[in-house]
Amino acid sequence: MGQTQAADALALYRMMRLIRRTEEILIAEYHPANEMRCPMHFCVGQEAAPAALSLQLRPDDVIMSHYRSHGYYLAKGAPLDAMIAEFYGKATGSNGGLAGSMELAHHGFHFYSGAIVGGPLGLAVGSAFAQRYRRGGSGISVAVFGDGAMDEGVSYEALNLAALHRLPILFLCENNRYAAHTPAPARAASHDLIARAAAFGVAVRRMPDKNPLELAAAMNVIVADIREGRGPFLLEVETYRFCGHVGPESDDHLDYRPVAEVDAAKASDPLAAMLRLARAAGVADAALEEVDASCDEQVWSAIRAAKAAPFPRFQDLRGIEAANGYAPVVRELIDAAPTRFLGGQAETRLRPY
Ligand SMILES: Cc1ncc(C[n+]2csc(CCOP(=O)(O)OP(=O)(O)O)c2C)c(N)n1
Ligand SMILES: [Mg+2]
Repeated sequence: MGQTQAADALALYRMMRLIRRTEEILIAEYHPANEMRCPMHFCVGQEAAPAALSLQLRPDDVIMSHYRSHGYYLAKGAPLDAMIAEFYGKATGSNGGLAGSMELAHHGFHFYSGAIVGGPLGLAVGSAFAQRYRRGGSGISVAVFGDGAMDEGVSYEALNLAALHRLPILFLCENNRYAAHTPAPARAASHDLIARAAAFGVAVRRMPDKNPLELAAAMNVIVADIREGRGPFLLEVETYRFCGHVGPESDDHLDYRPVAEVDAAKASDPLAAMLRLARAAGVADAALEEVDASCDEQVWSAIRAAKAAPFPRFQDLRGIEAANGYAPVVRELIDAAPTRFLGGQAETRLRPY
């Protein structure tokens, strides 16, 4: 196999491993110290799609992500330190400590996420319109969402408008077979998600995440087509969440998915597959071991820095807003905040959950 294959394999392994270890270490750290002050949706098991995407993106591309977003933040090249500081609610976080995991964003890296299921599709339509009509260039928008977003009406409006205007959007659907704890058969009679998008005139493909190299190669062609103006594309990636839906605990005791199904998914772990592929592509064991050590060190160093960083100061909060276009009523509330909401009140004091 060629050098490019080995370089891609190493880059994919590095990104998947960084995402996996970030999540595993944060899960282990969440409860004992109780210092992360936000609900979190971890993505253990779902690392292949963000890693494959990371090889395709340029700085001026935009990601609008669902709430299971940590892998996509890292895939966009945004700094790990600022993400972890954000989870600890610190001023050095990518959102000054105010957003936490649920609304994680990094404005400088054009990465945004949010709790509204289906939101990323609508937002990507707006962002892609702006890329085409205002900025020019070949930037694309990526909407990342779960299979649950295909239950929301906004998704179909977004697919229709994207196809009609041939917008430069990659719709990346992570199908992990559950919307939170609700399995697909309990939500719809028809499960062919890509057929729904194709009905609007969007180009489509469905792929498993078991071979990240093949996934990245497919995305490479898809993204090049989108950049060249061939219109939007919906890629459905079949994946599986190893961890609980929300929070650090496993939620398998809720009996919403068979234990055998979880075990089978873990037995065909895409990260383990990526390790085998990297070796087969000629990546040296020493290089892979260096990646393992460096990922852990990066995460621990980010945690240490986050713990040492200050909380945001109440009087500084008005300076960090990204948008200047607030409605008058919002402006009024913000301006009144320092006098109406007193940081010293018992109700406003930070406490563990
Ligand atoms: C507009 C909207 N409706 C409903 C919800 C409630 N809700 C929270 S999680 C969830 C399921 C999302 O499933 P999916 O998109 O597949 O993401 P996954 O958790 O599987 O990664 C829903 C419906 C919401 N957050 N937003
Ligand atoms: Mg899902």
